[in-house]
Amino acid sequence: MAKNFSDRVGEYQQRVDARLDASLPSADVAPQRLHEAMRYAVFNGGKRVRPLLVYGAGECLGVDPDLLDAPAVAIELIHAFSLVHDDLPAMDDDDLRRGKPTVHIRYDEATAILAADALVPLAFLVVARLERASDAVRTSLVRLIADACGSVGMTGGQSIDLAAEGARLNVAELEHMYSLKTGALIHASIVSACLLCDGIDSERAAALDAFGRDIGIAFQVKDDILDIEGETDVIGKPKGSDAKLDKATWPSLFGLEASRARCDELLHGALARLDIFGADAAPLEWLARFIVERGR
Ligand code: GRG
Repeated sequence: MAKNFSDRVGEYQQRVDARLDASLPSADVAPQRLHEAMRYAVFNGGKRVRPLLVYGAGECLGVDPDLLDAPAVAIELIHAFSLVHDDLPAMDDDDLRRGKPTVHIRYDEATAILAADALVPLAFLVVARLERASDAVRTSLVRLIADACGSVGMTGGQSIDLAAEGARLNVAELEHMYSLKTGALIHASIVSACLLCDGIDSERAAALDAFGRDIGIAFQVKDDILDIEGETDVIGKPKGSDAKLDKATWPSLFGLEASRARCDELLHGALARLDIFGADAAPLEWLARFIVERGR
C-alpha cells in the first residue's frame, strides 16, 4: 500500500538536510567562523516547512524529486537568512530561536549579519546549478525567489511590519503585510514546483497559486497565536515577544478567538482550492492542516 505523506515527512526532512549540508561550505574552509555561523543558522532545528511544501506540491504534480531539491534548498537558505536578521538587535532583538541562542548571541552581531548575507547568494547559486532544468525554467525560479525575498516580498513585508508597531491596521492592511513578510516564501515554495512541472494547465496553476497565498497568511496567524498560547520551551523562542514590541498582529488587533476563526477559514479556503487535484493533493492537504494545527 502507498505510504501517506506523513510517513514521508521525516525522509524529506533528512533529504533536504543532506542537500543543505552539501550546498553549504564546510566549517573547515576559510573563513571558518563565517562558515560555522552559516551552518549554525541553518542546522539549529527548523521544521523545514517550506521544503516540505516544495516536495508536497511536487508530489501533487508528479514532478521528479531530484528537480525539487534546488528550490527546496534555496528557499530554506533564504528563510534561514531572514530569521538571523529578524533576531538582530536592530529588528526583533531576540536571544532565543528554535530553543537555542540566536546567531548574534552564539557568535557576534557582525558575524550574524555576514553569515545571513552569505546565505542569499548561495541560494541563487543552488538554483543556477540546476543543470537538469532548461535555462528558461532556471530563470523563472530565480525571478520567483528574488521577488519572494525582496522588497516586493519578504523584505518589504518586514519593513511594513517594523513600521506598523503600535499601529491599528485593518484586516486588509494586516494580511497584506502577512502575505509579504511570511506568505511570499511559502507561496514561492508551491509555485516553484509548478515551474518544474511539464505542462501544468492554467486552472491547476491558479488553484495552487491561491492555495499558496491562503496558507501563507494562515501560517502567520498561527504563529501569532503560538506567540501568546505556546510555551517558550516548545516554540523555541520567548513567548509574548509580539506584545512586548507592540506588534500589529491578528490577536492583538482582533482577539484570540477571531484569530482562531480566521485561521480555520483560511485553512478551509485553501483545502477547497485543492479539489481539482482529487487524491493527488493529499500531501498538500496534510501540510495545510499541519500549518494551522502545529504546536511550534
Ligand atoms: C534584510 C533582505 C533583508 C531581509 C530581512 C528579517 C526579514 C527580512 C524578514 C523576516 C521575516 C520573518 C522572520 C517572518 C516571520 C516568518 C515566520 C513565521 C518564521 C518562522 O518560521 P518557521 O516556524 O520556523 O517555519 P522554523 O524554525 O521551523 O524554520
